[in-house]
Amino acid sequence: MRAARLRHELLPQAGLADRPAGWWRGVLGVVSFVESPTVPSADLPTAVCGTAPLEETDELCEVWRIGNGSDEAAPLVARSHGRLDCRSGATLTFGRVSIDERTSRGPGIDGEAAALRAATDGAYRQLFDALHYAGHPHLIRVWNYLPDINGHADGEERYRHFNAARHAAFGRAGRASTQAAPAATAVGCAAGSPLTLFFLAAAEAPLMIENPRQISAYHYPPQYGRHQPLFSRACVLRTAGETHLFISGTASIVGHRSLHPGDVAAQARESLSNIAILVDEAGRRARGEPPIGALRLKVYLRRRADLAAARAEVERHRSIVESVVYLQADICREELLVEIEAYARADA
Ligand code: 3EB
Repeated sequence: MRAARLRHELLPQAGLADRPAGWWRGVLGVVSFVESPTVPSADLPTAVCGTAPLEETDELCEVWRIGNGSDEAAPLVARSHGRLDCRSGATLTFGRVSIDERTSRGPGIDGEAAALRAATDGAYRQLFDALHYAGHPHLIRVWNYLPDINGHADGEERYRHFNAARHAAFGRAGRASTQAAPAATAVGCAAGSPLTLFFLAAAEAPLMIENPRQISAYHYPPQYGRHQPLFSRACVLRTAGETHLFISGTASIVGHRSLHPGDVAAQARESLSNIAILVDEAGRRARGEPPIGALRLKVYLRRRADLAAARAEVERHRSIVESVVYLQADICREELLVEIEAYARADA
């Protein structure tokens, strides 16, 4: 089976449902920020992040799809595992799982912290099952949307409970190796909404990238929680002769410390410096590959009022930026006001 090309499109939600069947044939999944997208088939994975767009643009969505080449005509395979829906092409899988913590309570799972851990555990268990059945064992990129991320349960921040459960789930799946930790985002969504995550997985292993200026998240000292966040700073996926760069949610962290508390402009600048370093690292590690193209950014802001200041910083980098979406989301450390993720494809 030939590897399929991966495509990312940022589109207005309006009119999506009117696209021809031929266009939909290659779609792996659709991500929207607030409104559920209307899609023509019930088994197509759709994810709602619960992060409100901060600009007055059309309601947008992201589409992950397989390229339209003649060798990519094989129909995609849809599967469901519990609360998870996924779709696979020959070499790539996109999936989404969404779990309401309230439904995770049960015998022995009593209280908010246990329910949150059980929901996280269930989500990752279903994710690893999906990878197994799809035959695409390599987790490339995960986006995690955690309700009330900075809230506390049983005396500990909910993000830390999430980290503990994620750590355990990876371990149980035989995936404790930090060398294979996926690129990730973990940001907040509204309290009471479901825990939602979506992901890309592949038949081939990606090249994991760390930031020499930051301690790897999986080596953070215990002051950020007893169980470290299990993600890589970035990864490069080479498939179908093309190169894709996935940069994790990136914040104003140097070493392991948050810098510039209270100053969103300085935090945005620091985050963008970290992203520039990751782009350089990826170029260095994937030498001989075509150069990485322009970045598609998602900028998560804790406070709506910070939009203008953050935008001014991002604008300074516009020569290397193709698109930006600004979204409201709480960030996983109280003092962080902004987190920026990026995706880019190398132009052959
Ligand atoms: C950081 O660098 C900021 O827990 O999966 C960024 C990306 C962050 C992913 C995760 C957390 C995660 O620590 C927070």
